[in-house]
Amino acid sequence: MKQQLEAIKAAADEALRAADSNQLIESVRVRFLGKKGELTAILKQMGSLSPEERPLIGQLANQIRADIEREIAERTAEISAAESSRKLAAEKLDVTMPGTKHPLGKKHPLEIVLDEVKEIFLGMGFEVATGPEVEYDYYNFEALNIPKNHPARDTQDTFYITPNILLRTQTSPVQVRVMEKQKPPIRIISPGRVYRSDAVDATHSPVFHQIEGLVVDKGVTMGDLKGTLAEFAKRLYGEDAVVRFRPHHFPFTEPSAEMDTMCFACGGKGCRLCKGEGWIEILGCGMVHPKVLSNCGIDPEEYSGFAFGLGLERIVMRRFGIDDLRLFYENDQRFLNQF
Ligand code: 2U9
Repeated sequence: MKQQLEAIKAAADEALRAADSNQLIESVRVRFLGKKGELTAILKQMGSLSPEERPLIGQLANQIRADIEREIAERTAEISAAESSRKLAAEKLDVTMPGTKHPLGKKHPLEIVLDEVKEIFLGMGFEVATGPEVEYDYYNFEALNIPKNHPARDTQDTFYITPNILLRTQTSPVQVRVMEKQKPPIRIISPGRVYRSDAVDATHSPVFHQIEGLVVDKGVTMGDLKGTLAEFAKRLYGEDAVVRFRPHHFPFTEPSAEMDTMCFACGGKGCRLCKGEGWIEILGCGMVHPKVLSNCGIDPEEYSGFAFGLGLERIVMRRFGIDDLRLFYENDQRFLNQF
C-alpha cells in the first residue's frame, strides 16, 4: 500500500504540473481527493491493514492529502497570477496615446431658428405647449371653425388615416386642447411638425414645421396682437425691423391679417430676394374667432385672444439663403455642416 500511495503522489504531482487552467486543476483534485478519488479509494482499504501498519499508512496518506491540497492551492495561485499578468499585458493602456476623436454634432438649421423663436416668446412670458401629431378631425378642423365642406379639408391637402383621424395640418389642435383644459390667462406657443399631402419639390414638402401662438385673457385687443408680433419681428430680425399688417381671412380668426416685414435687402424698394414686393411675408394672425373660444368652453363675452402661425422652413430659408426645401430633410452632411 505504501508503494501505491507514493505512486499516487507522483501521479498527482505530474498531473498538476501539466494542468494549466483552473478547470484542469479541479479535475486533478476530483481524480485524487474526490469521493471516488484514487487516494480516497486507498484509504478505504485501511481496514485490511494490521494494527501495527495502520497508523503508519494513515499518517503517510494524510501527509500526501495535505501535500496535494497545498500543491493545488499553489498551482491555482500560479495560474491566476499568470492569467492576471496576461490580462494586464493585453489590456495595457498607453495613456499618452491620442484619444479617439468624436466629431461634435451640430444643431440643424431648423433647430437653430426654432430655438431662437422659442427664446423670444419665452422671454415674453409664453410657455411651450405640445400635442399629438396624429389628431382627430375635430381638433384639427371642427373646433377651429373649419366646417365639413371647407376646402382645407380636401384629401389633396390632408393625410387621412380614417375619416375622423388624420395627420395634423397645423399645430392649432394643441392650442384647442390647452384651451379645453386651462382657464385663461393663456400664453402659449406650439411648435411642431405638420403634414400636408403635397408633392415634394423645392418649395413643398409633405412634412414641415410650424410655430403657432395663442394669447387668451380678459380685454385682449388687436393692439396687443400688433404690438406683440412687431416686437417678435424686432427680436428676430433686429431693432430696425419694420412690419406691416394686411387684412386677410382665416376661418379661426376674425379679423385676420398677414404680417410682412420690410425687405432688409432693399429697404422696401423691391429686389430679387423679395420678388420685387419690397416686403416679405412672415406670418398669419388674427383675433381668435368667438366660435372657436366657445367651442373650447371659453366665454367670448368675457375673454378675447389673438393667435398667429408661421412656417419655420420659410423663415430659415430666408435667413440662410436656402433655395430648396428638400435640403432640410436629406441629411446631407455637406449641407448641414455649413451651420
Ligand atoms: C386656435 C385659434 C387660432 C393660428 C393661426 C395662422 C393665422 C396662419 C399659417 C402660417 C404659415 C400656417 O405654416 S403656415 O402655412 N398660419 O397664417 N395661424 S392664425 O390660429 C389659431 C390657432 C389655434 C385655437
